[in-house]
Amino acid sequence: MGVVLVVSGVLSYYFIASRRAAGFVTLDSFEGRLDHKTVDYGSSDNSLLAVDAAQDIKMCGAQSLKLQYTLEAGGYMWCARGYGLDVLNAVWEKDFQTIPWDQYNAIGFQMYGNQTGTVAFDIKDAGGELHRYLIQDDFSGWKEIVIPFSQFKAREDWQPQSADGNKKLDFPVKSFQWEPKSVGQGVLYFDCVRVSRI
Ligand SMILES: [Ca+2]
Repeated sequence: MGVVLVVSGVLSYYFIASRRAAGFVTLDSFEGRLDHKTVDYGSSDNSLLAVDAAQDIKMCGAQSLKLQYTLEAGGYMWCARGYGLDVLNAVWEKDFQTIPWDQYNAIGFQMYGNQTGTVAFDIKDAGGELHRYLIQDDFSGWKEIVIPFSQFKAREDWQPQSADGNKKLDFPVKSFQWEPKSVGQGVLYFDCVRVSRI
């Protein structure tokens, strides 16, 4: 009986390990040129957002995505990558159409925080609707953020005119974006955006 238990424990260990090995797909790691031709970003007139590649602080590949911003009260900004955006070359390194979305239940990324407060992370779904999750940047340095799809809520404050408005997360997801929400100046870095099964 003792032997049987040991063997079954080993088998389930290998089963879990092999599932984990194939447990994610990297959508984007922000390699290559990062500017207005390859990143869809901007801000309201009263605020500032600069986007750049950072080679000194990174987690996947040779560089990360760096956001340097000043957010004034009443202002807003966005920094997006993916498909169907105004910037046609802001696409991920992985084609969204080749991802088996039904095999994954979470999206995540590496975030280099700086105690900047609240940062929104949105995903835009197949119906053009934005779904939001709020991150609390109460840390310094790299942290892996993993968000189950079930934790996203359709944005109530704003949606693109083309959004279907069904308040349901429809796959495939076609883009993502970050938006610092706390007034003030900040620097953030992002890398290694992945979908995963958790
Ligand atoms: Ca990278």
